[in-house]
Amino acid sequence: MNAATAVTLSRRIEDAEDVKRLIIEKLKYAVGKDPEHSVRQDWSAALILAVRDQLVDHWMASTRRAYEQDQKRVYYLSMEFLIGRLLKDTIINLGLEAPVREALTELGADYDEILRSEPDAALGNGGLGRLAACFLDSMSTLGIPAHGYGIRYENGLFRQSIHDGWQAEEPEDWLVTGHNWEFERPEVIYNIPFGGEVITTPEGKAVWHPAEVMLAAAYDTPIAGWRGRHVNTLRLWAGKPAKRVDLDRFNRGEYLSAMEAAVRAETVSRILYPDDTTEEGKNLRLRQEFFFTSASLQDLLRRYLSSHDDISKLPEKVAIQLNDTHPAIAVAELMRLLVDTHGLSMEVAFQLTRETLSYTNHTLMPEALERWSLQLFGSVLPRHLDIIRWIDEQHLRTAAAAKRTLDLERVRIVDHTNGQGVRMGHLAFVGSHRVNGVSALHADLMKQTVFQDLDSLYPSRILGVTNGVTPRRWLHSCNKPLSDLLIETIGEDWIGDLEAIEAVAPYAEDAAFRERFRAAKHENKCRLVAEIQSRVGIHVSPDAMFDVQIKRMHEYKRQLLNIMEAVAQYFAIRNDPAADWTPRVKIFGGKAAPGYEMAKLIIKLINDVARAVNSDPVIGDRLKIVFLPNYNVSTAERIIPAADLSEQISTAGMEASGTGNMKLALNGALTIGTLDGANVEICDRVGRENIHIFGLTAEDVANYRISGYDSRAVIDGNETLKTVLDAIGSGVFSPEDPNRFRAIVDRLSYDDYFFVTADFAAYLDEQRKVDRAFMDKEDWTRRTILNTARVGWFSADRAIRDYAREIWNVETPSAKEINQGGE
Ligand code: Z2T
Repeated sequence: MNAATAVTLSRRIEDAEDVKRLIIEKLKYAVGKDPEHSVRQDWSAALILAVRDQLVDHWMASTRRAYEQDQKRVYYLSMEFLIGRLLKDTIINLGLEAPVREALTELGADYDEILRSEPDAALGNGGLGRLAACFLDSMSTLGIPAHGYGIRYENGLFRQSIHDGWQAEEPEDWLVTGHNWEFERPEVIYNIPFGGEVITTPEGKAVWHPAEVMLAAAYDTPIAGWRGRHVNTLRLWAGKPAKRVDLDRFNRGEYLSAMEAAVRAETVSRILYPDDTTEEGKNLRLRQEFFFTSASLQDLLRRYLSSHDDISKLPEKVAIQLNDTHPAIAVAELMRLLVDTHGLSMEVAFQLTRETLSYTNHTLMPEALERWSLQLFGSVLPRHLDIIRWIDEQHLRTAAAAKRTLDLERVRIVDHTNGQGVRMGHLAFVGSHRVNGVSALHADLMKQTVFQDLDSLYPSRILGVTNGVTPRRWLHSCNKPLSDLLIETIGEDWIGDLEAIEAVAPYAEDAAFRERFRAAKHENKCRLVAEIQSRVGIHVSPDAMFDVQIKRMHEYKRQLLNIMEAVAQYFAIRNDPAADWTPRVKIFGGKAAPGYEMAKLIIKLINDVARAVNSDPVIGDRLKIVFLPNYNVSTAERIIPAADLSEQISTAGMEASGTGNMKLALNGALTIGTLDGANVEICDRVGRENIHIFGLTAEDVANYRISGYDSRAVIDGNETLKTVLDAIGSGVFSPEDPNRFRAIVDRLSYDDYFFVTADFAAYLDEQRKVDRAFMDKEDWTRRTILNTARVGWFSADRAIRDYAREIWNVETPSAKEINQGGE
């Protein structure tokens, strides 16, 4: 220990007095503001800096422990981390909520208002990015030495606004107010080469001469888990130019072109591509992927080599998880670094690469499988193309030697048929020792469909690791009324060990408990009622059923089916207003990719139907439709606790897992859903009688795709469906533009790829059963309690234990050790 580390410094918070002192100190000496003249932004910055201080000692201790005990490290490479706000969850994880609240009140500031002023870091599109964020929380909770590696996008996912029912997009400037959680690491900088050519020396060594070299600069955010004992790092890379201005050009008066290289370098981390599941074969996207993957691999190799001298032991000390194919270039880049920089043979490098890497697949949709044209790939990453061709040769030899008859063209990484291109899914598969799907059904379908041939060549490489969600954010922190009730009833073990929530199951039979469970839900609903009123000006009743569909707008998720059911219900109520209707509020939230015209049209349809229904005096509280704009992590945290019904109605076989389904069930909503993704496993756990399943199975859908499906006949045979489509198609909801929704109706009539018409009748039937079930208050509450009690397995902690055991080969403490504390 040197003299500097021997100095004892403490800014530890024990009570409200400490909080006050530290906040004032931050306000003055870090933010530079007189408390007298501080605005909300300043208080927020000061509080974040004060809380961040609390993480530092644990952070450094965690790093030191990993180093001293030479622990195996996990690196989670993800193009997206949808972290949302950090302040509230960090305060709660550290157990500091009471003193912080008290201190701020005494300082005359509003705690809740300060929490709301933190920008929502939307560095992701949806489920994939949020999963990465939940996994960071769990890896810290379980004390796994881990780094998340990603991109520090200046602009995260666009902000959505609704104008006259249409989606409009504005850039999300989350960094303008400063990201107070992060530490800039100016000394951690790597060269990232692009383009140029590969020249083979007389000795036969390949040397890459890139056309251009830019820099990746590190920014670190500490991530604490439950109880804050272990703190991991989220390291995000920003693009920087090798030189900021070209002085020669500048002096010649060419001011703009003097900055050109700088602008190009910074562009790589400027903006998150807003396409959920579909890929665009764009040059910038490929550069983004290589940029962050290369920086991350260089960084982790440097860290490994700083305390190990035998590079051949890399897989014993390092596990790298590829979150989808976005970082799949890691296969070739790790080989390049091992061969070109560290002098290993291709054979040895490939073996180490495969033992170190593993790959998570998140979708089977063909349009999502990344593929780069050889032309583009070769021009940006010529050396990698050579390496991939080498891997492909090895792989082809394995395939040719296999007994099975295989179409060799189909298993190649480099597609030589008409399409031509590098198949990134194949590359990730061949370069990994484990490949996982994100639910049991999804892993099965991987083996039966896209990865069938590869599975036969490399049997037992594919496994399923069902997704999970962090119970800290998605119950304890976002749903205080329910969390308090649970803690009072069964203690707080469930926060660090969600399967312990099962202990609440017997209380489903206790009428007094049911009353309190309902009261908690009611409180959350009242809060959402106020938000709906203030944001979209619609009055809804907290006694109505809150029927929620919140997720990215996508045809396969079938928001269209949901709004068609609303139209059917609207007509039914109009026909017989006096009947005994179960009052409902249908709540939608979700963004459409800016170029996805059909998804944007469906948003408009929802809003047009909402306008008609909400203003119809005959309907009243029996049906209300709300589209909440700009759905993001923070709005999810307010909607989910208030939901009664969770819509998980994707075309069977298309939703890889879903994670909103888990969050909603955990918060006491019943699911109406298809047997898709993790719904299947949710059904198994909550019990068939406590979930509303309807519609085609994945097998049915696969059969129809072969035999053909005639939606016209189905429409003609269903009077309600016909009426609904005629109304939508003839402009009943868009009298100012009667043909507005013609494209939707045509699509369903002639090419119903997502089987909306096929599932329509079954969906309506099930919704009417939901109506009746909701009327029986006691039984409904009983079933919702059983949902909360029985979904503990869907904790991200369980998912991370599965990865640790079956993929990474790292130790994790038992749940008991987590709850008892200790290091
Ligand atoms: C995404 O959020 C998901 C899959 C993707 O495939 C891309 C994105 Cl941005 C490339 C989702 C799945 O649709 C969802 O079913 C799953 O729960 C989630 O990833 C996490 O695995």
